[in-house]
Amino acid sequence: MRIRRLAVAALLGGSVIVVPPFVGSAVAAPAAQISTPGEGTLHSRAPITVSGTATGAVSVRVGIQDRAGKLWWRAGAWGDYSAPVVPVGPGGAWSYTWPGGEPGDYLVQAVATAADGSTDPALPFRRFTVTELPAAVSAQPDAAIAEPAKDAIVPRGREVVLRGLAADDVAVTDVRVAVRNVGTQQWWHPNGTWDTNYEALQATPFTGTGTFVWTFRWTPPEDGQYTFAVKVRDGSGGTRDISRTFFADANAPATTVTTTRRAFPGGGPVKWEGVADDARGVASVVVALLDRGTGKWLRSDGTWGAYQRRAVTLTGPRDGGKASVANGQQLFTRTGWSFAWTPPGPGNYQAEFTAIDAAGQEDSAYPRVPFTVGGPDSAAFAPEVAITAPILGKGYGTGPITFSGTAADDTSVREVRLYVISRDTGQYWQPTGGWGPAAVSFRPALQGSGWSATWTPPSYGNFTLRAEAADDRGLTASVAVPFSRGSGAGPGYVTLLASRSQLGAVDQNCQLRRGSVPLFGDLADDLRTRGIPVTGSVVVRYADENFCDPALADYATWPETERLREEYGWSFISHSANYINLTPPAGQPQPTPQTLRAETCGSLDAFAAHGHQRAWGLFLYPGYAGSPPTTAVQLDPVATCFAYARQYGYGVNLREQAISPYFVSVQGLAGNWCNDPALTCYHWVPVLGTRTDGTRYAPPEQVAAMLSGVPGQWRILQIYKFLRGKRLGGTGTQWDCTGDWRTHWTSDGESYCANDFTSALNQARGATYADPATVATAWGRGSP
Ligand SMILES: [Ca+2]
Ligand SMILES: [Ca+2]
Repeated sequence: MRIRRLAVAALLGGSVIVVPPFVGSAVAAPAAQISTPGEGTLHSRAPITVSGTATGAVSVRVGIQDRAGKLWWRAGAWGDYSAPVVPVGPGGAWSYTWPGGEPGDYLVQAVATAADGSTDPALPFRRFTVTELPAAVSAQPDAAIAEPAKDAIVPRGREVVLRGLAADDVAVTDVRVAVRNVGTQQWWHPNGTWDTNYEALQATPFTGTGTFVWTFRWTPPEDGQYTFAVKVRDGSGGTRDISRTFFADANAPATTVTTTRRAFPGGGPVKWEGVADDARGVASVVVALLDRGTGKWLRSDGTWGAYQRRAVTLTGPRDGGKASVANGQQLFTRTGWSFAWTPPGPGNYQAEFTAIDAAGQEDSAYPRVPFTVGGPDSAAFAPEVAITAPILGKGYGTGPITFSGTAADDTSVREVRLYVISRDTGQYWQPTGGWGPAAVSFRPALQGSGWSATWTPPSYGNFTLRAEAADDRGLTASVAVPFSRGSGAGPGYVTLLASRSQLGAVDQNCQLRRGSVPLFGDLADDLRTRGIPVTGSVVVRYADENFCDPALADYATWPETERLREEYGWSFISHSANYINLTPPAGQPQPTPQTLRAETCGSLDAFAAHGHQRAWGLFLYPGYAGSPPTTAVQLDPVATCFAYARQYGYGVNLREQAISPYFVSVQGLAGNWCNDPALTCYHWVPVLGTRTDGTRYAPPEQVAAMLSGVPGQWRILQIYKFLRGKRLGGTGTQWDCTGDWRTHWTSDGESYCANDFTSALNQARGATYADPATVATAWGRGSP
């Protein structure tokens, strides 16, 4: 399973993704050729003409893909495959003017389409790069560097191609490049020596009119940090200086195996751990497994044969190791790693672990660890147990509930025990009937590695199912999942709560990042098409001041909230007046009664002034890290003017329990660490670091369960920002929303992958989407 997933990841990591939108069946297939841009060409940030010819076609679809993030260009946003259609003119010529994008590497793909809808099966493409020329200052020449990328890491002794643009209003007369060793501060000379005398060599070409591409080639002789210092001149003495710094790596990484054990019992996994070091960064660690009895190596398809390697899991920085991104990869100067493999049987084996650095250099020591695997030892491995139903967050109406799961062991599972605990009372369900303090289990039916049971809740409530498996040696393992049952009365309400009504993830200039799903023109439109009204929360000050947090998100202004209400059917609730902590920890200054009232009930005036009359339905306490809202503040003043107030939890509310002090449970749609243990993101994620608690990327089926209506329940799911594609490195939010959802992660808990949210919406059933005021009215709480 792990190998298959790696193979998929490798395919997605390729530079070309060919997406045929549809394939026809015409006998003479239409065909297109791309004339411009040329393969590998460099362009400034300006409209780019894509042109070519086509035969047997009436139109051509022109798709432009960002090669790093794997997103396709659409007017206003980047996302899933999309391509403008242009007509094929007389003589077969076609042309499309792309408005241009931010600096980066792109691919253009042309799809010729015939009158009968059939398409070109060949799908020609061209790769090109966009770089940004700085704003021209009067008649000064202009220049920009496209490659190498800033802080790129290259192997010592391999030629580096420096490539850039130059432009002038008249003509560029000279482009020269000097090479400096940043460490020694010395300049390079063509005879191979270094000293403090500046010497610059001409690029090719070094003169030109308009905007032209120049190159310079140089091979770093030693390990070090280097700068290309570029000087561009025009005929009137104007100059422009630009530079690019990069690293040459002469030192191979080092691999250390910390697991000292060399003999393992059979029947379960052999586990290896270690560290890997490289001054510039370890990119990967690979392992090759040898059966010393047969002399054959383990292959990725599970057979034995010729030498082959597989990746082990990097677990992230260790002992102060630094994380960085270069060459499009995540790197660590010192990283932990782990590898688990279940041998097919007893035998003599050998594992060869090899670290590989950012420059592609391998640890030449190739640490080889011989080990033996004996017969099964039933005491060696505890069983593994999992619950497949209910899934977390699942809600039920009246009637029996089916529990199911799996249990496995290296030798044998002796029994599976189930417990149901009431989260409302802390008591255990007693198989003889009723509830009690004693932890009494009941047994499910076993079939193979599966188990199942049915249980009928005696009444509504919130419960936890715990499953415990024991093996023949008495070793045990357990797992638990919460679920809820409503009273079965009334609709199954769901509130989709857009926290702080975020317009999208932004960069340092408060512009939407590529891959961030915009609220307008995308998210709000999709939800309106689905007939889902959304409840947005608003911090009064943010809406008043047109507030944008360049590290996180842009927030809706009052006019935008009014547009969302009028055109999209949204309603809005209060997230406080000024976003100050209303319940600071004991010992810190506490807000006065006047402040509490102004921040809570007082905020309603601003909503009324903008026509939002339903803000009384729910109050959201501002961020209160470590000091949740108190019942005292909730009863005075919040509950005197709001029907309910938010507490974080499973997001499930039962009608019978929505009573004083009127807290309701809200669940946030979390990103964070991924779900595939074979990947680094399971252990470590940029910005977030090492996983230390239970927060993990929410599986789409859990989100679908949250969005499914259950009579007598009100489920509140809080959403923030949605992302597409992948972004690694730089400042602000990073993410990977490509491939299988188990590999998805985001570097903040306030973002989630758009494709998984769509999948959850598609799976969800039976919800009556409503705002809190609607539920408060229906449930008899009314407007306080
Ligand atoms: Ca190295
Ligand atoms: Ca066992």
